[in-house]
Amino acid sequence: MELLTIGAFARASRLSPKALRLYDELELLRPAQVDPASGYRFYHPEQLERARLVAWLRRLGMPLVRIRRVLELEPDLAADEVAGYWAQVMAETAARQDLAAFLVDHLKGRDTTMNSTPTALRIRYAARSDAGLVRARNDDTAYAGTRLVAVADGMGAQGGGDRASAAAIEALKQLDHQPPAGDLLNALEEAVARADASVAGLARSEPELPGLGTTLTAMLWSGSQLALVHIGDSRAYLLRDGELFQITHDHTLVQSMVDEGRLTLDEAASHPQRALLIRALTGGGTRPDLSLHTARAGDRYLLCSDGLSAVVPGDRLHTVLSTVADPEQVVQQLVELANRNGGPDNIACALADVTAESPS
Ligand SMILES: [Mn+2]
Repeated sequence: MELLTIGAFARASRLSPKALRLYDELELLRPAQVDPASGYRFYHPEQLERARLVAWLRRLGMPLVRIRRVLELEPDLAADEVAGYWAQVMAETAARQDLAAFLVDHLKGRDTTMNSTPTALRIRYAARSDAGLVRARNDDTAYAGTRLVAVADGMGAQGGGDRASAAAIEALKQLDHQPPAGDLLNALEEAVARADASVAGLARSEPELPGLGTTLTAMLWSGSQLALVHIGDSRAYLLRDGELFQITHDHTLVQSMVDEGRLTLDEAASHPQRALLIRALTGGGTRPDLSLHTARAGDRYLLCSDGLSAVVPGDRLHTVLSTVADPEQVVQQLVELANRNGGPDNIACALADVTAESPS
């Protein structure tokens, strides 16, 4: 059979030459022959089916890494892979639908649990940090108080991560003792700048400890408002109306690859570089994510380091958070769960239950 030029093959497969060149670069569909002098690509007519399959899978929204896997499988197994992918898309879409509903309520300031008289809110809280079963030192710090909950996961090539995470949280603590006079987000942003300066000061005074830094995820309450600050791969979750939402976005290399469609969530979870941070508090003035939320009586917030979220699956977190009432017991059980799953990393958890203040 005669080879087709890229133009003829593009017409026959109803793909553009540009798409075909991309598939070649991505090694999804290699031309049968490339002219060494001109660089022109030639395709075999039998490659049409593979080209169409790639195009269909792209239209389905399947990430490239997964398309490559489908192409390597026998038709029966490829069919299973496509079905599995679609089931996952549907599950993720359902979760996003819940999140969208939550965000619509949140942005409209709608609060179904409140009546016309505003209720003062308070928090019940607990925090716990544990070295885990493998690490000799605990570089994580957890804090919970009447207005502030925070976790930080410190790092340092030669140690000192524990001091970096402690210094960052220490810089935030004064917000707990003294309610911010002005804007909640500004107050938190300034506190994070102080935390960053503390890490910078520590790095200056301890030149033998290179690579000092820390993640920081913290929440500050005032009335029914709460401000959330986040940098790194520690996380904040919200349990509301029985649903669990992750309300922070990991600042990791693998999460950015997931966002770009180059990795699936499953692949990210087992990726060898999954712990590689693209943002952290390192004393260099990096800007954190800041957001303002409306808290409701009944909300339960969990902050945790990756030593919990990387080893305890979301459905287990959900179970503990929705079945154990006492905050102290929740953080204790979560630490135990992480350790039962090997405890490969330090663990930090901080929990806050929002309650309506009882009139006295
Ligand atoms: Mn960690």
